[in-house]
Amino acid sequence: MSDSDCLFCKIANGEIPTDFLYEDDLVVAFRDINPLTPTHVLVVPKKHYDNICDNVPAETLAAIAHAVDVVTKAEGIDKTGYRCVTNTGDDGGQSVHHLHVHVLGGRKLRGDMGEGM
Ligand code: DGP
Repeated sequence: MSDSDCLFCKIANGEIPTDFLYEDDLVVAFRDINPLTPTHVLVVPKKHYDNICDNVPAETLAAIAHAVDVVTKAEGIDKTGYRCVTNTGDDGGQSVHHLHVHVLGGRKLRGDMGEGM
């Protein structure tokens, strides 16, 4: 998929107006349109990578981790706990093929990694 066809490229570059909870030079964070938990935020690099193994630079991975830190503190879930998930490929349940990390929290999550969190 080219960047021009990519939904998260359009959100990250402002083509599709979206409220960002966090933004820096490398990443944005915004609420998932279909939240599974009270806090369900997506952390998305501005540059297009298909998934976590698409030669993502270390500084972008660090920026993602920093965004998770900022967002979870702002949401008040940094102490209670949360889950970060990056679905990869069809069997992994990835529907948007632009790297993104789901940040899920605000309630007790199931201990397993099955559907429904
Ligand atoms: P995944 O299935 O792991 O690729 O996650 C994609 C997520 O993106 C899914 O939870 C729903 C969310 N999503 C899809 N379209 C939009 C959108 O237009 N806006 C927002 N905020 N989230 C979206």
